[in-house]
Amino acid sequence: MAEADIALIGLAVMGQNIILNMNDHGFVVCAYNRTVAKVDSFLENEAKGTKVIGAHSLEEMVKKLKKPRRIVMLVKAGEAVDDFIQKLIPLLDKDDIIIDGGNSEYSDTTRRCKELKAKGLLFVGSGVSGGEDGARHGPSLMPGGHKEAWPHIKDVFQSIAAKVGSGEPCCDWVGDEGAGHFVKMVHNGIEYGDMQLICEAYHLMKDILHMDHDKMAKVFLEWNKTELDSFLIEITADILKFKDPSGKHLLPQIRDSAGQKGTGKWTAISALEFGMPVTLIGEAVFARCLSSLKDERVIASKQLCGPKGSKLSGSEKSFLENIRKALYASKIISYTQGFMLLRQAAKEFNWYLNYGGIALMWRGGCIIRSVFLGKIKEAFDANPDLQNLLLDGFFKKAIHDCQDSWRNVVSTGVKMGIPMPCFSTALSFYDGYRHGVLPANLIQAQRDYFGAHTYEMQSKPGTFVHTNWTGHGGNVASTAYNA
Ligand code: 2AM
Repeated sequence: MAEADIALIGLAVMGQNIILNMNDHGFVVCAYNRTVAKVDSFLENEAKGTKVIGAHSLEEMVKKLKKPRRIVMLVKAGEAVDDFIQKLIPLLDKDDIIIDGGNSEYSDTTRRCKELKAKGLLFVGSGVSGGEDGARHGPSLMPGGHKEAWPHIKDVFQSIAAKVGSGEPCCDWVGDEGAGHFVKMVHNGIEYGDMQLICEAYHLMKDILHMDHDKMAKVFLEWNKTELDSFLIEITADILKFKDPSGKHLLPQIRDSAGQKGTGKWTAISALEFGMPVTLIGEAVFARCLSSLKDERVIASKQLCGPKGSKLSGSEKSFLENIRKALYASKIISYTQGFMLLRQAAKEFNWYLNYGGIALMWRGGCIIRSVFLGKIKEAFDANPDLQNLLLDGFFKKAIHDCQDSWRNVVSTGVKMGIPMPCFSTALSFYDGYRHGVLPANLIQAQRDYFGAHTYEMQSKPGTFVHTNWTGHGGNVASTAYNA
């Protein structure tokens, strides 16, 4: 009998928690897993006493679903997704909906959209963020793909998503093809950036101000009452004050070698592919790479010296406020760059992206959730065609208010030998973006000098000319191209 509203394949923790979340909101969910024993174990344990039902085969699962059938997959990204899709195709009818909520690459989602369209099925690739806890109590959901599916899944998706403000769900339709997974990827990249920025603030407090961990925890707690109010700042305060069973702070005992699973790297690769200067996320990825060279760094630390005798001028209190403002300004740059990448992807792929909606999806439920994202939403709501976040009145003023502090922190850190890849790349980006004239005229001249690559005159953009710089290079230009 068709009794289930929706099915979910993949009973790892995320899948189980999404099922329980759906059940809480009144949906009857049919659970399935490749290792079928997990279905019974789930029904007898975590799902005991709920309305969740199980299936021991895909055929049984499909029979139990109301039409149009809605099937969510939360399985390992890659082959597992394609395998299940191939197995489901012969079992489904026209307009049934397959939803991939895993961590798929957006290009795979775009490919699957095309393949399933040809079979008359609807496909949705949804970013899901918020970890296990988010999945259970309200994740951020970023669905994209075949828009015809949206009216059939909107209710379930928006019911289980995190809520902010007066109950607005952190879930809306993102766009066509792999747009949902693309937005999730950029979310993860921004998460890398936010984390590295916090690490740089911690480094400055620890090695310039020589603060102890409890004191730093208090500062982060205070910062959490300002524009920086966010999940990551909040947990940083908790982490800083956390003590092991012997009463010692745990954080300084943790090996300073960062891991990564790749989504930050994918964002940086996309940025390079699309030619967008998403420098902060790139630096955040490289900072993790550098940290992981721990053994080499330990050897180098005994041989390479830093600056001598530099001292902080000014009070601890004012430097702390400078760090806070440097962090805030850098964060504005990071989100600006992230939205520049989204805009470029939308252009490349012909997606219509709702930027305010994206900010709202990230506003709650996920790791980068923050009050700040509410301001980004306001900026895009006020002007959906906003070319660049920095040109919005609120953010322009915020950057202007922070810039003296930001410059002070970057220059002090440089003088005192503290690495701040993200603080400093953010400032360089800001200074680059606000310059009407950059020295790239010289690059053009050099390219033309050694390779006859041609250049445009300021007075005649669009017309490419070549100069015989040496008098013996010839007058023939190489074909104009752009890599
Ligand atoms: P399993 O319990 O049978 O291993 C997270 O790993 C989820 O993805 C689990 O539900 C797991 O199923 C599923 N999964 C991983 N690799 C898979 C594959 N190649 N085919 C089908 N499901 C897979």
